[in-house]
Amino acid sequence: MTGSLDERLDAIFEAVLDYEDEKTERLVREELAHGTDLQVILNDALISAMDEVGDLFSEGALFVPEMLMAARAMKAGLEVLRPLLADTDSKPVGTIVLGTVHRDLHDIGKNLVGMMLEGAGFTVVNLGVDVPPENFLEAVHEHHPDVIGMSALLTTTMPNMGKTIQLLRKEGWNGHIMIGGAPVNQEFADAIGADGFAADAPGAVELARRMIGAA
Ligand code: B12
Repeated sequence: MTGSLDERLDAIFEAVLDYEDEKTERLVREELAHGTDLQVILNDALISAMDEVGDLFSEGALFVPEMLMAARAMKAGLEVLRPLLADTDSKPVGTIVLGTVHRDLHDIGKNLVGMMLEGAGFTVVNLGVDVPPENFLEAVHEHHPDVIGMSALLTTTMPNMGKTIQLLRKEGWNGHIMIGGAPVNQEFADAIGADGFAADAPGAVELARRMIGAA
């Protein structure tokens, strides 16, 4: 596709909103070939499209099936970026267990965080979505992580972060815990005893580095 950068980013944005997986994938590939910074593609096209979908959902202009189709298109675009985000020769700097908390099925943001952590040299164990506290504990015993990262996108599932922290601490695990997700903030992190919060994937990398003293 030709045209100005803005027009091309807009076309990616529209492809996600039109639920077009293949087109999204193709346009992201073409944009990379133009030499556009991948953070620009991520933030100004893919993530902003998901924000628009969220707004349209809030307004009642689209529903869950459409939200799911848009998510699929977003993921197709993200897959193109994955090798670049995870492209690293550096030695493993630490292990991070990542999961979306119990009863929450949102995983795009968490997976993006995972890709960027891998890109920064971390070994990432991704537990997936709807992860009950006991499964985080099990993963601690199995993988001995330096950091646990939890994601929640629903106000109704945020308390499950606190429950998970309580269980981990009760069982004596004293590693670092970071949390994130659109409704989460530093105040909430402090309230539930998390060691840190980051608002986006680059912030998560910075935080994880600081936590293990590799910053
Ligand atoms: C896509 C989507 C879905 C998809 C999810 C598909 C998938 N595989 O992820 C589907 C269709 C399944 C879905 C379902 C529902 N959803 Co929904 N969904 C969204 C939407 C549009 C986009 C989310 C997204 O991917 N954003 C893009 C990513 C990149 O951003 P992010 O997740 O915030 O992640 C970034 C940061 O938060 C941070 N981060 C994320 N995780 C972590 C973890 C750590 C450790 C750190 C440090 C940082 C970090 O870094 C990420 C990268 O920058 C949002 C709207 C929105 N704008 O958030 C609504 C939204 C989250 N959904 C909402 C709702 C209501 C629902 C449903 C309840 C709808 C229903 N009636 O059934 C269900 C719940 C299902 C469940 N049990 O989880 C509401 C939540 C309202 C609230 N405050 O609770 C939102 C806000 C929409 C809205 N405006 O109303 N949804």
